[in-house]
Amino acid sequence: MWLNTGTLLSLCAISGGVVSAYQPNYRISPIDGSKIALPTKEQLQFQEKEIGVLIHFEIATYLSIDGCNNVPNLVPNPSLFDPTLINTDAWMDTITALGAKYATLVAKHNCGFTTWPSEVTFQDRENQTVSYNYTIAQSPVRGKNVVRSFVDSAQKYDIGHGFYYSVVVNNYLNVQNSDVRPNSWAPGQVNITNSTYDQIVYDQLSDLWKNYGNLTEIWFDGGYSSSQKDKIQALLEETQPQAVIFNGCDTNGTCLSENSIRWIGTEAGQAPDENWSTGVTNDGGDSTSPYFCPAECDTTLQTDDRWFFGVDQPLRSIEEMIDVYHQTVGRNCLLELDLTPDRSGLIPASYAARYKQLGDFISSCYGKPATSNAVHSSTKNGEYSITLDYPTAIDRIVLMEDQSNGQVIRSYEVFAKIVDSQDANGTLNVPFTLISNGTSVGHKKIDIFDRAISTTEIFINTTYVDTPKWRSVSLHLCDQLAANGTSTEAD
Ligand SMILES: *[C@@H]1O[C@H](CO)[C@@H](O)[C@H](O)[C@H]1NC(C)=O
Ligand SMILES: *[C@@H]1O[C@H](CO)[C@@H](O)[C@H](O)[C@H]1NC(C)=O
Ligand SMILES: *[C@@H]1O[C@H](CO)[C@@H](O)[C@H](O)[C@H]1NC(C)=O
Ligand SMILES: *[C@@H]1O[C@H](CO)[C@@H](O)[C@H](O)[C@H]1NC(C)=O
Ligand SMILES: *[C@@H]1O[C@H](CO)[C@@H](O)[C@H](O)[C@H]1NC(C)=O
Ligand SMILES: *[C@@H]1O[C@H](CO)[C@@H](O)[C@H](O)[C@H]1NC(C)=O
Ligand SMILES: *[C@@H]1O[C@H](CO)[C@@H](O)[C@H](O)[C@H]1NC(C)=O
Ligand SMILES: *[C@@H]1O[C@H](CO)[C@@H](O)[C@H](O)[C@H]1NC(C)=O
Ligand SMILES: *[C@@H]1O[C@H](CO)[C@@H](O)[C@H](O)[C@H]1NC(C)=O
Ligand SMILES: *[C@@H]1O[C@H](CO)[C@@H](O)[C@H](O)[C@H]1NC(C)=O
Ligand SMILES: CC(=O)N[C@H]1CO[C@H](CO)[C@@H](O)[C@@H]1O
Repeated sequence: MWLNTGTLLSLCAISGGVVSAYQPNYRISPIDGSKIALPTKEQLQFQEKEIGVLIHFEIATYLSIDGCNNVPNLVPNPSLFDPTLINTDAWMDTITALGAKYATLVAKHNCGFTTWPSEVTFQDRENQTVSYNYTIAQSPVRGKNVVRSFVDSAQKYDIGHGFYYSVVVNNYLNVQNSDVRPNSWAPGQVNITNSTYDQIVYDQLSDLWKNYGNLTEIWFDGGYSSSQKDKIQALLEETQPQAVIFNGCDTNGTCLSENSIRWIGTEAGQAPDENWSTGVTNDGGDSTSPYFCPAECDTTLQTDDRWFFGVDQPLRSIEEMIDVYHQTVGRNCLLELDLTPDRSGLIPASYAARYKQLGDFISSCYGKPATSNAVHSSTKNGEYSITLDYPTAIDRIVLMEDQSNGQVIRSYEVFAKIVDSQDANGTLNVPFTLISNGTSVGHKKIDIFDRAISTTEIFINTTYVDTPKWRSVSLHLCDQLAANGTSTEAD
């Protein structure tokens, strides 16, 4: 993670030649004639995963600063990269304990170092053929391939795998903003032309995309340049058409793939309360957009927006991480949490414990509903009701919309018959009280009430652009669990 948004670059491709622009796929509302963006099956499968990790581990792990970002002459010596204990299965144990379903590995960040032994060769400005010799093969752990072992471990643990490869910065090649800087070479940098740079990017992406299986997610941090776009899009169509592409659309709706997802616009781990599965801008999206393009909320476990392992960097508290979960997954945003192996190549024990604490909270709170005694019925016109045969305490509701024919709910209100649990009078004549409301539901919306209530009946109504299909509605009681989880260390 470094510079998420593609909007800073001139991304727009006047589409010339080999690839064609993706047109948005939508249907027309039978109710008000508005556009209802339609998802691909890959986008829906991806939203289903809810939580993933973004693994920051390469030569910058050995720096005091958080990567080579904005230090264009810095080319850390490859002898620094020495993860003597690296164990990618252990990474997967942590990913599994968190409950994450996909993992995207930084295969190359802005220093230019590759954690696989890239064998790309190219011509320098003197027309000498040289090797891309800034890789794990030039480090003390030569012979290893972090990308390969990561992929093998992910497959073994049934975690979807993907790659981050920054195409716009490469200090080793003296590239910033996709351009080879014409002057000021530093020791360790090689001297190439702009077109050679685009070819190296293409060759390295080809290597990553052709030799490591089907990717779940591909990350373009900072987007891609207009001179790279068409070749990258063609390669994507040829090798990884099923992958979901982060930053896949520019804000004007020029998309690399129909399986695009967008950035939520912050690295804080917080989506706007109103967050649609549709739209191409880096924010809460737009219910009227013809583009289905769900948002991803990437954030760190370490404080201060620190993505690479920081010696003595504090971690965010479990309370804060639970809030992050509710403000991302609970607001229809994919949560992609940074995972930072340390300099030995392992996840530090305190980090692993915090990920597990969060995973344990999520499964204990949301793993099963508070109501085993419920009769659910969805009636016509997007209404939904839950009847309980005795008063039951709840403090939150989880709403899920079936988006296979588009996201159609535009607003909802949740009402409850609130009763005193000791009240023998039962449910007679108890009025419905509004307990929560909102706009976007999408894949998932979690509403937490101000206080726990005891209820015998829940009723939901909606406004919509086509009759909604509820995927599920469930009631939970978690306050006690949350409080207990915060006071003890995970074991
Ligand atoms: C996007 O569209 C706006 C106006 O519609 C235009 O000014 C801008 O240059 C476009 N951006 C790109 C990257 O093409
Ligand atoms: C390198 O090759 C190109 C194309 O063949 C040529 O234009 C250029 O002059 C050569 N550069 C040097 C330094 O020989
Ligand atoms: C990489 O190759 C260049 C020339 O091709 C050479 O100057 C440099 O020393 C090499 N670096 C390493 C780490 O092997
Ligand atoms: C690469 O392209 C940029 C933008 O056109 C230009 O400013 C830069 O000088 C070029 N770099 C080289 C090494 O030619
Ligand atoms: C890089 O190549 C250009 C063009 O051949 C040359 O002018 C420049 O001096 C070279 N820089 C270095 C550091 O080799
Ligand atoms: C990989 O994805 C392609 C579509 O891009 C699909 O045809 C193929 O079955 C997938 N392979 C595996 C092993 O999932
Ligand atoms: C039960 O209902 C009666 C009649 O409506 C009411 O007077 C009484 O206060 C209720 N009891 C409780 C505990 O709410
Ligand atoms: C929820 O209800 C409150 C109180 O009636 C209202 O002010 C607010 O606008 C509603 N919010 C949504 C998203 O409908
Ligand atoms: C839900 O029903 C109430 C009562 O009929 C009505 O006031 C409200 O506008 C409805 N809300 C929605 C979102 O349909
Ligand atoms: C939470 O802790 C309180 C006080 O120690 C205890 O009474 C309660 O049963 C605990 N709840 C759960 C769900 O473990
Ligand atoms: C409630 C909220 O934050 N809504 C935001 C949703 O995203 C749009 C941008 O598309 C913002 O304008 C809203 O403020």
